[in-house]
Amino acid sequence: MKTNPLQRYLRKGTLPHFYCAGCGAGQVLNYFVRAADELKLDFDKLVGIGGVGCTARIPVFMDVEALHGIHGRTLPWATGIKLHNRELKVVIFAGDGDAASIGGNHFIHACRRNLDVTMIVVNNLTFGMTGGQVSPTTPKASTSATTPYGNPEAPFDLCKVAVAAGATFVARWNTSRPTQAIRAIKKALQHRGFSLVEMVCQCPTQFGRSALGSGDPLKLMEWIEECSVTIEEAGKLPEEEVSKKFVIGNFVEKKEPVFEGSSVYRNMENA
Ligand SMILES: Cc1ncc(C[n+]2csc(CCOP(=O)(O)OP(=O)(O)O)c2C)c(N)n1
Repeated sequence: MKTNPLQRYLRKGTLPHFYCAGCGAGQVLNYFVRAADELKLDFDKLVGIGGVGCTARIPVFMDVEALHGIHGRTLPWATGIKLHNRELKVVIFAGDGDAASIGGNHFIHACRRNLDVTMIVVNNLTFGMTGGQVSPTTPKASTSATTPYGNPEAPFDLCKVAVAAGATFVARWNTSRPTQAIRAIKKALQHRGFSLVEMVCQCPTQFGRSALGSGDPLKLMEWIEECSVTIEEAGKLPEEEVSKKFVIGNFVEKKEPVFEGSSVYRNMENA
């Protein structure tokens, strides 16, 4: 048996992958496969869903049933698949544009319903695949393909939105923290209910070059790490300062009834 989980779980025909050198989406794929391997997740019962975008390709590279289709519509598919067969583990990979912009409405309602799926959002702070347009998570004042004079809007905090909407597992980490990221992905996969893991990650081709003047993945990872504070550190800083940071950590982990489609919400006790 192959000992490297990447060799074991990746779909041979789709390699080499199409990611730019140093893309954080490739790291998230790596972390996910390692988390799945540590849990001995049955890949025959795993469905991977991506909308459209760089992130959305992640499930295509895994040896699972994969759906790759419409930008922003991953959650309607996930709902249908999960309600049709509760035995399946459904995992969504979405970009920040996919999850927070075109798919934002589906996102808040999936959180509110506590749909039993895992959503991994690769937040590269831009619409990567289409050329680096401003996205709902682009930091204020950042230059992008569509904000040459700087983004005038305040970004969405997707984790706060998820918590407010009722998601029952919510975490944010970044690509330079593999251990914590893998641990959070494992928790999300074991969680019953809507689980979100947001991964702040570098995009050397778009966000890096336009907003930070560098396409060097390491420099970009360093910048993200410098801008990251843990929940504990954030608690000691003034709110004004925290609002400019990526707060990382596991924010919420709780048990609530999950959405199972009929008019009956099952309780955790009798599920
Ligand atoms: C319905 C629809 N609207 C818009 C597009 C064009 N489109 C394709 S990928 C993409 C951006 C993807 O950005 P994001 O979701 O942040 O993912 P990333 O590529 O950055 O991983 C857009 C707008 C599309 N394919 N379908």
